[in-house]
Amino acid sequence: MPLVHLVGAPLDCGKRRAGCLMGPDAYRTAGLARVLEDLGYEVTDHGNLHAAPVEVPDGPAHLHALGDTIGWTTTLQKAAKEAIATGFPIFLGGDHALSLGTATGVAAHAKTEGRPQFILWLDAHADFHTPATTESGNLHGTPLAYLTGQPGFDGFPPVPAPVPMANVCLLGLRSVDAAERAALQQSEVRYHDMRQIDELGIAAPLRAFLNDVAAANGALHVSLDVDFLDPAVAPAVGTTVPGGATLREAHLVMEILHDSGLMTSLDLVELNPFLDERGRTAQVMVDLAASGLGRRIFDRPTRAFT
Ligand code: HAR
Ligand code: MN
Ligand code: MN
Ligand code: MN
Repeated sequence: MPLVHLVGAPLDCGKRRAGCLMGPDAYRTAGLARVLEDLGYEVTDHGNLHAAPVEVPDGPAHLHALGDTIGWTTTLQKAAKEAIATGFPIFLGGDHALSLGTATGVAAHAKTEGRPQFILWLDAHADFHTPATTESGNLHGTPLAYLTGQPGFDGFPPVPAPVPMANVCLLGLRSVDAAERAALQQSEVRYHDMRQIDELGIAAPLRAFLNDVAAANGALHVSLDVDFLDPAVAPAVGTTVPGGATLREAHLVMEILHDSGLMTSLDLVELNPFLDERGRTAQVMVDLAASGLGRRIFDRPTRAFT
């Protein structure tokens, strides 16, 4: 059993609505460490990180909290590189700007091992804007462009090991901006929107992606945005979009991920506890992490029946 590193990243700079800074402590309160220990893991909680101080660059005026976001990216890239060298890191967000640092940090580690990095992005949104294309200026909408090495991220740390577009898979899409849509359609990124999931089920596209990860002996970073889930099951997020994954679809994804043995790191992002109802979204996210790390209803299926 690998050592699990819990890394708290209370960053709230990726968008304007405040509250994600309370995310790491909500996961702790919902019992994340205990649940993983009950599964047999040794868990180390590294507490909460702080953004590295940076001189605020003169970025384009429409970008929100550019300096803070660059500071967090610097901090998290380093923390991710360190954590993944000795175990399985779970990064407790914080909003999705967190992945600017975590995904590029784990990819840097994979490169040192000579393994290709793969990324599974579970999200209603594509998060594929560059600073030049984002209309909102909210940098939580940009990590996939950064980690794949797209230009325009002036002032950010260089991406040590850009992830090839073909190694990225998005599941759960239902809110994609025009510029993202155009860029995705021209790219080799795999994207599965909710309509496709309705038709195919969620397991088929996931398994196809995992087959490729396995064939390449890849490392797999999974980034789970709360809004992947339908807001009826996960209301504690600033950017709710109806028509999301059901609770069982989300658990099935995490269960298949665990069975595959391929997942090497995990982000839990966009939880805004200020918007939660008696902690239920935090609990759902903890339960999903548990499924991803091996919690099962039964250890073996029932005997076959005819
Ligand atoms: N695409 C929109 C924007 O760039 C909304 C992005 C919202 N992103 C998240 N994370 N909530 O997925 O502003
Ligand atoms: Mn390693
Ligand atoms: Mn997101
Ligand atoms: Mn989202």
